[in-house]
Amino acid sequence: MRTQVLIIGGGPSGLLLGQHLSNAGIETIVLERKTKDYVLGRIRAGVLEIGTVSQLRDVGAGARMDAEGMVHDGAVISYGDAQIRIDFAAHADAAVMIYGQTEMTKDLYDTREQTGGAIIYDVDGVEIHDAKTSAPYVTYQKDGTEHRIDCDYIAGCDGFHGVSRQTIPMDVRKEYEKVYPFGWLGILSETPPVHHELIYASSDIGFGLCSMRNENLSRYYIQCSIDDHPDNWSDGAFWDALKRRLPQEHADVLITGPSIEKSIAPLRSFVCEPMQWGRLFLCGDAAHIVPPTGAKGLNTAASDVFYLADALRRLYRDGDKTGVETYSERALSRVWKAERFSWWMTSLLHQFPDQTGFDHRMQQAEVAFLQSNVNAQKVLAQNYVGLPY
Ligand code: FAS
Ligand code: PHB
Repeated sequence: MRTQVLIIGGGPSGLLLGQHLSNAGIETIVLERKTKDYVLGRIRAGVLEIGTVSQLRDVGAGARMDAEGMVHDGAVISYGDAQIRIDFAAHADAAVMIYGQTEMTKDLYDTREQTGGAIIYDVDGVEIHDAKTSAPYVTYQKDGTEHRIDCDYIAGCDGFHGVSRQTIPMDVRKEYEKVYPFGWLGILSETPPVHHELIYASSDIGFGLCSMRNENLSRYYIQCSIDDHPDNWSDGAFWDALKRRLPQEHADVLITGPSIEKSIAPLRSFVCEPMQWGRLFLCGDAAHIVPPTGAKGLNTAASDVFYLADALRRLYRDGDKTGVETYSERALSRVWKAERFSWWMTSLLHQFPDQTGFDHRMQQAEVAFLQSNVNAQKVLAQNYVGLPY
């Protein structure tokens, strides 16, 4: 087999890139390790930046998002009973879209199938060959048979545990990492959200987040210890812990119910430089990870895709190589700003096991400054809705 751009990974990065390129008449094949149902069974992000929303509309996969998504022009940061509403409209002249990553990925799958895009599921042993030459290729196994796909370029959209980043030699790539000493225990419940906007709640006993998927499907998180396990938490214990992290007015009206999903996500900041090696380009979690506190994981994957799709369109249409030659530099410039914001939000809102009394006072001073300074709120709003591409 042969194609122009071989995409490894059928998550949001791979599918969004694939749709951009297919719509531009560039041949692509997506290789996905799992089944479609498995990919769509993962509960992940919930907040889409303006840039991600625009891209979904541009590739023709935004109709259900526009019909079912919820536009939010603010969010609440709380500390104990003190609340600060961050007004996205006033400070950033923008809003975010509340629409689950699962739904976005489903829409991208549907669009790719409707437009005849090739996806090969259930592949094993994907290997990247000759990425530093003008004739790269990929091999993989499926149904016990070895296959080969020759291509012009390879997009590594295979997430943090994929094969693409590992293909870049250790003496070429430099990795930056920070592992946080806690995790997020998340649940999904078929209950109405406690508030019409998200609440990022900090308290002396830890962080809590109130999010949602629709008017009767809520997504809640609490900070938990790094070695915790979902089985350690009954629903009742989760709800009690969340209420103790919320301002009293919200804790009093929180509608609880049985969890239909319960999982723990570890928190880390991670960046691999460079994000390209020869004709291999990394996108999304294959290249970087953020703690979900700033809702930047999925959205930074989307900005990588924007830059790579733009570069490959210019190359195939005009023979202009500048985009593919500067992709890593261009993508990393925005990646590091998202890393900074996600680290700042995480440092501000969580209780760190080893923090000192001074650290705690610094957090309280940061919150007090945010509460009293409109420019501080403007900076948070502009980062949250998404910095320009
Ligand atoms: P993904 O990991 O989503 O997709 C990679 C795809 O590649 C997968 O389908 C995988 O099966 C496939 N793959 C892997 N190796 C392969 C191989 N060798 N061959 C073929 N295919 C291969 N972000 C937020 O903004 N907010 C959140 O609340 C949030 N919560 C998260 C919770 C968890 C548990 C995790 C893991 C991540 C969370 N994220 C969150 C971040 C997440 O949304 C990612 O940023 C997003 O999925 C990135 O998309 P991709 O880059 O496509 O990577
Ligand atoms: C979610 O709804 O899953 C969500 C929202 C905002 C975040 C993280 C997760 O910062």
